[in-house]
Amino acid sequence: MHKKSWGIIVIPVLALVALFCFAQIYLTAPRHDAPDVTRAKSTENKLFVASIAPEGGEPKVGPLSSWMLTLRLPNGHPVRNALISLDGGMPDHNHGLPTKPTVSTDLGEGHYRIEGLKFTMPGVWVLKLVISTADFGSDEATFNVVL
Ligand SMILES: [Cu+2]
Repeated sequence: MHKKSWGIIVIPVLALVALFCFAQIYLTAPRHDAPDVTRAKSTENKLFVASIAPEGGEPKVGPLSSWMLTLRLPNGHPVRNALISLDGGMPDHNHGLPTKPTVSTDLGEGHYRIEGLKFTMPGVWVLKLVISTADFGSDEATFNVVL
């Protein structure tokens, strides 16, 4: 009887200590939310829908890569004659892009080619597009590319 009542106290106390330890580990662990790696999204102000697709397979660390950018209005119509600039880098490493990629003029049907992108190391790369049009205004879109 005496032994049994001792266990009634010790077991919950041990359980609480264990819970506390797990909570400490969990709450103090550095948190990295997984980056959004979707390649088709509405631009910041919802003026356009932008999608990017690598040409010639998934990008690799090292070689130059080119991407096809497709711009549409929310109603699905292609965005013609947009002027697009691209900037980016690795926020986690505080550096920009190692090259100066170019974005072509309208290739038709809202397609634009991004050329000269180079990923020099594995990690999370951010690509920020600034899109300007005479007819529909300007907007921006940010993509994450993880290598
Ligand atoms: Cu880096």
